[in-house]
Amino acid sequence: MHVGVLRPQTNTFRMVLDLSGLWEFRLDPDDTGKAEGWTDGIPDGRLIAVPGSWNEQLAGARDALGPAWYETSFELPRAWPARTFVRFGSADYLAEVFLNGERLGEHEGGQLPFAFDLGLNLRPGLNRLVVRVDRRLLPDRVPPGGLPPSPETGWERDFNPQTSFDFFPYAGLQRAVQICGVPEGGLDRIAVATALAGRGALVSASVEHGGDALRLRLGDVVSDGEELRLTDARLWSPADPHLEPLVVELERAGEIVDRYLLPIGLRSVEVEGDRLLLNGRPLRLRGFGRHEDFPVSGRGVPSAVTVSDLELLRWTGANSFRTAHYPHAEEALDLADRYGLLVVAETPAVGLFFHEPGLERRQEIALRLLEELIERDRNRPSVIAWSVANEPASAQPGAGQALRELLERARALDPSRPATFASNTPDDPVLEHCDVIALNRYFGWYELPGRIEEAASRLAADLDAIHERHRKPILLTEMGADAIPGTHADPAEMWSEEYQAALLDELLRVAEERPFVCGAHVWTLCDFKTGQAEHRPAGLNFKGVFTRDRRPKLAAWHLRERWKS
Ligand code: ADA
Repeated sequence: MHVGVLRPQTNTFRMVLDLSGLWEFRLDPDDTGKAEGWTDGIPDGRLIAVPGSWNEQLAGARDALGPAWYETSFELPRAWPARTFVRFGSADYLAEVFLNGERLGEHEGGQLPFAFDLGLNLRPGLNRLVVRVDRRLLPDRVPPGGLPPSPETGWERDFNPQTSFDFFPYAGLQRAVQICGVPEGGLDRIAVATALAGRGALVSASVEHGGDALRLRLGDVVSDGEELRLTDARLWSPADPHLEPLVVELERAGEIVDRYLLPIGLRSVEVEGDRLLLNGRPLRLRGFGRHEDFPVSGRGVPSAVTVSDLELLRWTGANSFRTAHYPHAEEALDLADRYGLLVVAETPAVGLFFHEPGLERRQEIALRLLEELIERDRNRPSVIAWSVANEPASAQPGAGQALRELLERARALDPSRPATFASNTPDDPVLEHCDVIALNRYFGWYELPGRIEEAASRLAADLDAIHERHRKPILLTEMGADAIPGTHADPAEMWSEEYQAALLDELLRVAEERPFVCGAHVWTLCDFKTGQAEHRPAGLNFKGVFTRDRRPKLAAWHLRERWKS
């Protein structure tokens, strides 16, 4: 059942009830809630806002990773469609869902939507929804955690909480929870493919449904069946992010029984030699790796913050971002589609390693989460590539096979976009299996600290050598330096705003001079919270060109100067 990914909407046939608001909540550090019957309601709860991470909302809960319990109640209006689902925008990390005491199912993986059919468990009057969320860090989860640094994990930094990744493991119901009413035998899944043909385009919609006949409408063009031909197509591009309102209608016994509106964009993405092409023309991505992170709400960023982040990104003149290191909120993709921002969409597979413990299970989950991401975002014109992992330990034995499997799965599920992963492994043996080569490089920071000129020459030599070997487009997915806001130095010195700005100026120049570099993403848009570690002052990663409260550092002005002029 793909209802988890056909995003809810309200129209004549469908209805959404948003459960955002204050829920009952209780931490369960001893994991006794099930035995004590909390599946039917939490005793002595406290109130919490949903959506939002729990860590900074509640006093004393910062490092609590669960399990924890959420509870709310809802009642459906009399006029309500035939079938009812509950849809979670995300639950970080493992959620078990109960309606009126009955277990509906579970979902593992922090930033992807899922849904359950409420079916026979739904009652007239009040219904009680209870969710158990477990965000403990374990080696067989994606991303993995709970292990000390070691050569086996490929992770060298000791963080508290013990993550194998460089961001805080915020927990909870971080996106909207919605009750969705849909018609019986309605539209279940819509996967759109577009092919440009001369001045026209062919739109094909693969639709799962329980009706007799389909109709597609795009403005005045109407077609019975799963294909629609446009003779004169206006393409989607960053310069003209034109969206077409595709309407999918379902008929049964001659009557319309369901309808879904899906804005689509007509465009092509291809790799040709060492170039990445959009609508047949070479692309140069400029932008950022972005995190979803904000004080108090944690990883559950309010829509206003999403809007503001993408405004800031556009303010710098950027045309692109990577959803590091997990799928971002659907609103972020709405904005990208609308504004013509190009997105490298990443799965939650950060910090994969290819040893035991947990190897087989990690790989299975990584594959499933990749499928769920592609299902969710495949109809987005803004998404131009899939990143199947960030900084996997790709030199380990077994890494090649596992990463190839992920890349091949992405291509099999969606042949229309290149697949890659962000690599920080020198001489990475797996790069040859990527369509676009994506590199995270910290010359001038972790390597060659304080040496801007040498960092630039090292990057130049590295890019040229990798290009020589692979002859594929190269995207610099990360580079940067921490700058503590308000720290200044002349001459530029590490941790100062001047150093960050000067290093980025030099590294970007090196990237721009090379036509085979299809883009560069600065790490990162805004400062963000991490676990505690000796190299993370105040528990923050300061590589943002904006502060955590979204004020520009010197580097942001430099980027604006470079990218806007
Ligand atoms: C890695 C990683 C990022 C980031 C960066 C850093 O390359 O991909 O998550 O935090 O390091 O700042 O150290």
